[in-house]
Amino acid sequence: AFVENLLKHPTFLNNEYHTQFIDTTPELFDFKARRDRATKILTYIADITVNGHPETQGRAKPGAEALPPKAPIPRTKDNIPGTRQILDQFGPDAVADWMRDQKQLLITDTTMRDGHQSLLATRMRSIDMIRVAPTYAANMSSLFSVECWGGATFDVAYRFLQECPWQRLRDIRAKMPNIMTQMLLRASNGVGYTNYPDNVVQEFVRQAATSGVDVFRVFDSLNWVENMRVAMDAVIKAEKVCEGTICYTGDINDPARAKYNVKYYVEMAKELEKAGAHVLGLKDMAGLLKPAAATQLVKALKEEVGLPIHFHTHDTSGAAIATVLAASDAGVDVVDAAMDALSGNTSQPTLGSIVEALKHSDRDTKLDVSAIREISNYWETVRAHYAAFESGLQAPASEVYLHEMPGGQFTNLKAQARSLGLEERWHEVAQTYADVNQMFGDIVKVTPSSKVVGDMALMMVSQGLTRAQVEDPDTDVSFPDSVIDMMRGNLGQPPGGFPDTIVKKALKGEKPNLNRPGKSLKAIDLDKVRAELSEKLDGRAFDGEDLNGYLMYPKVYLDYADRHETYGPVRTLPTRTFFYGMEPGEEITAEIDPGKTLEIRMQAVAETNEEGEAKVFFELNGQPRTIRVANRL
Ligand code: BTN
Ligand code: 3PY
Ligand code: ZN
Repeated sequence: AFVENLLKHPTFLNNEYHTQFIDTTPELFDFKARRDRATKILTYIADITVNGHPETQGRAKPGAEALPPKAPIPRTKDNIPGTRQILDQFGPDAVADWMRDQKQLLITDTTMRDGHQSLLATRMRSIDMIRVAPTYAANMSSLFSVECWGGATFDVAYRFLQECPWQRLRDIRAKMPNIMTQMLLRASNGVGYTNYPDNVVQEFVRQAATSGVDVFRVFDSLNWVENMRVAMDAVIKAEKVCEGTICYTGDINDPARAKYNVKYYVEMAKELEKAGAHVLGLKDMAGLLKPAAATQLVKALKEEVGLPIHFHTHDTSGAAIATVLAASDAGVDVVDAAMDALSGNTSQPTLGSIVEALKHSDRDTKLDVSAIREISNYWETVRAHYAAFESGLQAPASEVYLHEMPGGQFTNLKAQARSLGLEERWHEVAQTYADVNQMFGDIVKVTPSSKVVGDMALMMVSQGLTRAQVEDPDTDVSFPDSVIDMMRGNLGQPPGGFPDTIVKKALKGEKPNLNRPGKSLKAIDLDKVRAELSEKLDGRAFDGEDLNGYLMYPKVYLDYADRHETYGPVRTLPTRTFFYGMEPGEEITAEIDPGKTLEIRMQAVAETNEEGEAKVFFELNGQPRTIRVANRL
């Protein structure tokens, strides 16, 4: 670092230095500001080794079976062209036409997004995905798409994994160039929990398309098509596949839930078709669509709407494979599934089992079951490293038809309930969640509306409030902020609107906004935001991806950027090292740039001195290095 500083010093560069230059120029010794990336990474490892990772403390540890994951060897050298080539060469309408022409059931693999979002609290790191992407490209080239981006993965990457979600996307894209990538986009809520100004949504979609998303599944958390147009138009403009999506709730055959009948879904599908969707998404985020209902609904949608249909469900009830097979028989074009090792329960149904079930039928997927098993074995090894994030959910349960919680929310809400000391009262929380849904007028529950229902349910159970009490004008209730926000109309309007009783009570007479929220949100001045970000980053460089991260999550992004300054590219560390640090004598490698690999050996940790500092001894590419870190334990 000293020589580096010296070589860059203006005095030195101007040939004006003299023998005392070094002694009279203290900034040459200013190493901290320009510590190299290797030192930053060693600092991270030292810190985690001494103090542990805050997220894994007190949680289950990976067992002995958790060896470093090895990706199966690609079976071909040159990738067989896939859906990505159809999109790139002929555009999104051609993708839709191609889908209509296929006899086989097409499959989207959700392992890298919804699979771990639903089973491992969204904590899967990029390195575990990127490593296997070439195997997907070679061995699974006839997949329709790989869902690997969006939903909750965006902020979790910055917030908890200390990595850039955009880089994950670019890296997967580069290593899997023949299969379409897919993301989940919450329409005007972007990948956040609140409605963003239209130009922020447009800018986000533009950037996502540029960085590598091919298929955008666009949904609205209240099924309000009006609130989906800005996002859908932006996808269409970017010439990517726009999957306009219906969220399925209730039960089309239950007279008590008549609001969400076949007619309702068909009308919504027609609106999405008119809005320019290339594909119709049918998103059953809680796994409520029953097999016979799937037969009916898919047939009706096929008859009345010309779009290919892409079905998504969760296996929370244990019945999802029956529904998938019924949808397949009824002519659905694509279904979502997760690789076996990350499937089932609140995740997607089991990919290998769907493929086996359809073998030798006229909807045979033509996917290679031995290739699937190999990749699933890889995911099994990966999963073992995330033991700390397992939910402990023991079995599927029909209770999902009562509470209707989305797969991605279920274990999250359970953990929240636990942290509030309501763990033994979980079934009460589930019942209250259902009561809140009715009190809010029977709404679609999916991020962010599902979070609002969850907040309300937890508040009611912890304060011992019933629905009748909440609705009683004479009982004082202090509503969670998210509920007040939703009743104001800030997430839009559900079919039929929110009931007057609850709106009046939550807003204390204030008038709700019944228009599309984006209509009254002022456009963000992007140049101004760029200037503001530059100042907050102390002049450090940033690009369009960073800007979009900041627009979605200002504080989360800045905290990430600050930690990145301190710890460097920790995304390149093996997952065990990232969460647990290193053992004396252990050796790892980290590829910080293509071809630039750090070989890191941890030798020992010295006892903590009187200043509370621990010294950690490493060998970095064979050279001894000592790092001091504060022992905070
Ligand atoms: C978090 O902040 O919870 C997630 C990211 C981890 C940040 C690193 S871990 C080492 C150091 N110690 C902390 O408490 N945070 C940083
Ligand atoms: C998300 O928005 O993250 C979801 O998975 C909704 O189902
Ligand atoms: Zn889902």
